Formats: sequence, C-alpha cells, structure tokens
Amino acid sequence: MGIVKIEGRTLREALEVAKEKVGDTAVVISRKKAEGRVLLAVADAPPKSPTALLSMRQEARSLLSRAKITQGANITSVERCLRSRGASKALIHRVCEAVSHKSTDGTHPLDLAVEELATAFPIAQAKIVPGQTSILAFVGAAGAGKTTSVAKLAGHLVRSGRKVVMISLDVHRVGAAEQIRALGQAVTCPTMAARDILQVTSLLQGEERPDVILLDTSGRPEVDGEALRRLQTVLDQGAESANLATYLVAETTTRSAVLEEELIQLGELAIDGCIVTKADETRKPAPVLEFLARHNIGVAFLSAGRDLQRDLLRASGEIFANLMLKGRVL
Ligand SMILES: Nc1nc2c(ncn2[C@@H]2O[C@H](COP(=O)(O)OP(=O)(O)OP(=O)(O)O)[C@@H](O)[C@H]2O)c(=O)[nH]1
Ligand SMILES: [Mg+2]
Repeated sequence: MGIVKIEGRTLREALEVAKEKVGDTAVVISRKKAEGRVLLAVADAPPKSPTALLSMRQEARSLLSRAKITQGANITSVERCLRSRGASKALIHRVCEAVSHKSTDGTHPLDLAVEELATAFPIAQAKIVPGQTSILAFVGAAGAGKTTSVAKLAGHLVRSGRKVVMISLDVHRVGAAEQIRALGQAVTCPTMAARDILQVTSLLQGEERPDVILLDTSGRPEVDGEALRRLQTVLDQGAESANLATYLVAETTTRSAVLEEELIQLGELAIDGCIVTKADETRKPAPVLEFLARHNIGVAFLSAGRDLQRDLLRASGEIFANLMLKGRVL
C-alpha cells in the first residue's frame, strides 16, 4: 500500500480515519498541522529495518510537504452553503462529519456533501396501482399550491396515457370552480366539483371508471381531514377496487410550527407523502425538508414554478442536494 495521506480536523479524528482506511496495523510516520487541520502520513505496517524507516520518513515528508490543506476550506464552504439554506446545526454536523470521514480518496468535498444530502430526506412513491382506481388527495393550507399541483400532475398522467379526473372539494370559495375548470382545460383533463366527498365513489362503478382521481381539497385541514376519513371508511367497507393516498402540500417557505399545527388539524389522517411547492421562491428550503424528514414524511414531488408542463419534478436525491447546496432544484 505504501504511505498514504490522511486528514482530520483533530489528531484524534485523523487517527480514527487512519484506522478505518489503513487498518489496525496503521503506523504514523509523520504529521503536520496547518489551518486548523491535521495531516498524517500513514504506513500500513511498521518498517522492517532502520534503512526502511529512513526511506519511509523521507517519502512521508515529501508527501506532506506537497500536500495542500484544501479540505478544511472546502468543508467550511459546505458548512456556509448549508447555513445559508437554513439547515439545522444537526444536519450541518452530519454532512460535515460524512465529508471529513470520506475525504481521503480525492473526491471533492462538495461531491461528498451531495452524496450525503441525497440520502438525508425520504422519498415517497406516488401510489398508482394498476387495475385499481387510485385516488390521490392533496391537502394543505390555503394557498399552498394544491390546485396548481393537482393540475400539473393531471397533465403529466394524461400525457402518459392514463384516464384521469380532477375533482374539487373546494366548492364554496368564490372563483374556485372556475380555477379548476380552466386548469383542467389547460392540461386536457376532465374536472368535477363535488359538494359531498361521497360523490367521488359514484365514479368508481362501471367500465368507464378512471385510473386516477386527483382530489383537490379546500385548504381547511380540519374539514378536509374529516371528509377524507369518511371516504376511507366507505372505501374500506365497499367492494370498489380503489385505494386512497393522501399527500400534504407544503410550501418551502412555511414555518415548522405552522406545519406542525396543520398535521394536528388533519387529525388521524394517514399522510402518504408530500408535495413541496414554491421551491423557486426561497433560498432557505432546509427547515421544511428537515421537518418532513423528522416526521418521516417522504417527498413525492417538488414544484418550482407556475408552468403547468414543466415545473413539477419527481423527488430525487439529486434534487435535494441541489436545493440544499445551490438553493434551486436544478
Ligand atoms: N412561484 C410559484 N408559485 C406557485 C407554485 N405553485 C403554485 N403557485 C402559485 O401559488 C398561488 C396559489 O396556488 P393554488 O394552486 O391556487 O393554491 P391552493 O393551495 O389551491 O390555494 P387554495 O385553493 O386557496 O387553498 C397561485 O398563484 C399559483 O400560481 C410554485 O411552485 N411556484
Ligand atoms: Mg385551490
């Protein structure tokens, strides 16, 4: 193996990394401290003779004198990036730890941060079961982007050949019916307004039943939560082949305390995932993403703009990493 360079923020950390990378027989031949980092030149076995020791020392000195301390600076830049996205101390610590532990193989620290961030947030799969009607309900605060996201997803599903209906439970607000009708036309998807949640089940009978029903709710979590629980009870008792999945629609700008309250108001309703919206409107998306991860709510889609065709993206590790490091989805 020869002599390898190991780096850490402290001597203890560098020794731990040396043990991990080189093994229990690791021997430190030389060490150097600069810019708050510790560099070690480490061999995988002790020298076999005094001459071997001399030549190892020479190789170690030359390795360390050539070595530039760049990781420390880069870790600082990873830390600065995450802080400006509103990341918590715990997440910053987790990512910097992972970067400094993996940073001996020459990979750039930002790439290591991408790897770590890509696994930091759970992803939810949209539940569309072939042979059944999948009812996807979107709940969330007023103005969170429910109707727009429903229309974007409807457009995507229609383009992929599914039979889709958009149903709005938002029948009282002025302009709500017109909005869903106009969006339905824009994405070539039929729409329906339902005064009662049980009107939804009338679509489940017969040959013409849709593959997917997208349910847009009113933005009043208590009322919507109650309606969806009623629908679930009817589906549980009935013979219809349909399954209901509920997605929370949350803006990237929403404070955690507000989301916490929303979950309480939704009551016992099971949440199958989340649509994170308005990712284009903030440079600090971390608090919402961390809130969802803490509550084990996976992100299914992210919305980053008003364009119905373009701005709904399936969640991926790469998108999370981009959001956390660059502050944008792409
Ligand atoms: N910039 C940006 N605007 C968005 C996004 N998603 C939705 N909007 C806008 O946010 C506003 C509210 O969106 P709606 O889809 O009507 O939100 P809603 O949750 O259905 O609202 P209510 O029905 O009133 O509860 C609209 O002006 C949308 O165009 C997004 O991802 N980015
Ligand atoms: Mg709406």
